Parts: sequence; structure tokens; C-alpha cells
Amino acid sequence: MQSALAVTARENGVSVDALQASTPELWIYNPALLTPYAGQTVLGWRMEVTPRTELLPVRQLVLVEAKRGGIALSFNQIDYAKNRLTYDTGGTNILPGTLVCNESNPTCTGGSADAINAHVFAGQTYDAYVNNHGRDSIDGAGMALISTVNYDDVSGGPTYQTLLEWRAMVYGAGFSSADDVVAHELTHGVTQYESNLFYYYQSGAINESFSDVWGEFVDLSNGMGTDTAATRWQMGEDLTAFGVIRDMEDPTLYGDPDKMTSVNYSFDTSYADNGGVHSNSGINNKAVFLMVDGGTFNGRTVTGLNIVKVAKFITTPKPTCRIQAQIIWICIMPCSLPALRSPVPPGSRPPIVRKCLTRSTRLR
Ligand SMILES: [Ca+2]
Ligand SMILES: [Ca+2]
Ligand SMILES: [Zn+2]
Repeated sequence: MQSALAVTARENGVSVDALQASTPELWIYNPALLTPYAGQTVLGWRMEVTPRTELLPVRQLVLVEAKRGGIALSFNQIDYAKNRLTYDTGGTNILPGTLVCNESNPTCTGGSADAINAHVFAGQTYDAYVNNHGRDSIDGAGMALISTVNYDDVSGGPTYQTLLEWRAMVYGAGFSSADDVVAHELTHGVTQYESNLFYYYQSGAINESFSDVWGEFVDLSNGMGTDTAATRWQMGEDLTAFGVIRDMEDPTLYGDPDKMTSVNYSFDTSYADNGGVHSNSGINNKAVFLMVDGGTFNGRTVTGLNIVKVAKFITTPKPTCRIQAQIIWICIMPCSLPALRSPVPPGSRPPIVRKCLTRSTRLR
């Protein structure tokens, strides 16, 4: 088993400590079965080596010879079609800017700090989706991840945007250096292609939450940026222009609700935030935090599952869920259909959502 871990670590450039191997099974293997080459038939122990806790793009099949302990077979079963193109405007507003790096330069050596970070974090986000959901890029079909950094947004100062109509990410100075922000924005792309959740009221809050969830999953797993215990579950701790903007563990720290019945629940009466999309995302954020780390909330104790397990089932809703805002929850959390039929008075808190959350996550 040690040699299986060692070869996987070496071939994928990761630490042995980050990997685990499945229980070995005996296999009889001849190279002619899978390759154009003839060779000796060997009896070997077949193992699948996967990440222990981090979201690494590794699912290595390894066959260790039973007699001599040599490696008879070793390959990563994760398919790659990663295609990143990263540009730098050099502080101008001329798009797309100068191409700084592509897939032949995976670490964007020679680029500015923002270009390096945009390139690397986009790659990590790509890996997280491939690894956990077999999803090949934003559109599920190998779409190029195009980033432009150091963009000078003349109208509103430096900013970051998902410009999907251009199929590109555009970041103001400093914004691409926050790993959670990069993964957050790219996840908006995934949501747009997968379910196209309306960016409006509760549908929009779920859209926002999925971006926070995947933004933070990538952040917590990449060993880059600020990864201290104190910043765990914070959104934007590496955003030098803004600082922290939300907290998933305790959304109330930034005035956001952590449950449907929170006094912080936003009806956004002034319509300043598309119906509270950046606020009410706190409810699902809190639920995901509890699923991952566990904890006691509202008198209920939740046992944490860790990121690796939760990342396997938390993803943006399927296209069939592109219906009304208040029934989106049924797609991500199990709850009963009859409850969905009751009409929701305009301006009121949809009871269905509360019911779904109560049943599925035991939150009140
Ligand atoms: Ca990080
Ligand atoms: Ca963070
Ligand atoms: Zn967002």
C-alpha cells in the first residue's frame, strides 16, 4: 500500500500524507488487455488512491505486483481538459489585455501576482468540479476559463465581474488574489449553465450561497492565501480592497440571517440587493457549515461530515429546478411536494422554504 501511495504522490506532485488507498484487491493483469504492448501476466494488488481530506484531482488506479512489489500499472482516472487563458490589462480598461499565460504555463510563471493568482485559482476551481462532480469546466463541456486581471473599471473603481456573455472573468486590481472570490465567481458560471437560477429573491440567495460554498471549499482546500483557523468560513479575507464581506459559520456577524426565522432575514424592501441575494444566502451557508464542521444550532446537534464528503453532494441544482424561487430548495434538500402547493403572499416569507430547512437540516 505504501508503494501505491508513493507512486501516486510522485506522479501527481502531492504529499503522501494527503492520500489514502482503498483496500487492496487481487487482480490478474496483462498489459495487452489495456495497452498496445505485450507483456508478462502478473498477479497484483489493485488499489484506488484518492485524497484523504483535500479536494485534489486524484483518483489513481495502482496495481502493485504481489510477488516483487513493483508497480505494474498506475494512472489517474480523472480526465483533464483544463484550458485556461489569463490576460493582464496592466491597469487599463482595454479588454482582453495581453495574454500572459495558458495551459502550457500552469503556474503562470512570469505573470503579475494577480495574473498568477487568477490562473492558479481558476485551475483549482476547475479541479474541484472535475474531482467532485466529473464536471469539465463551467459549461460541462471544456469551456476555456478566460481571466483578465488588473482591469481598470473607470465607472466604479476596481471590481470583479462574471461577464459570461463574453465568457470571461474580469478582475479589478487585487480581486483575483482572493481564492474564495475567484471560485465564487466561476461558480456563478456553473450555476448559470446548470440551472440558471434567477438572480432574484430566494432563488438568487441560493445562487449566491452555492458560489460562497464552492468559493470557500476551494479556499479551504488549496493551501494558499490566508488559511488560518480564524478565517475559516470567511468570505473575502484576502480581498485587500474590501476585507471580509460574509461569514458562513456565523452569518449574523455581518448582519446576514443564519435561519429563516432570523431577524436578519432580508425582504430587501428598498430593492438594493435583488431581493436580499447577498444576505439570505447566509441560511444555506450556515447549513453547509454545519454539514461540514458540525455543531449545535437551535438546540440541534449536527455531526460534521468534512468537506470531502459534503463536496460530493453539494452542487448547483439541476435544470429541472429552474422553476419558482420558493421551490428551489426541494432540489437541493429533500422535502415534501404537497407543501409546495400553498401560495405565497407577496412580500411574505415563503413557508415552504422554512419547512424544507426544518426537515432536512433540522434548523429552525
Ligand atoms: Ca486558501
Ligand atoms: Ca475564505
Ligand atoms: Zn456572487
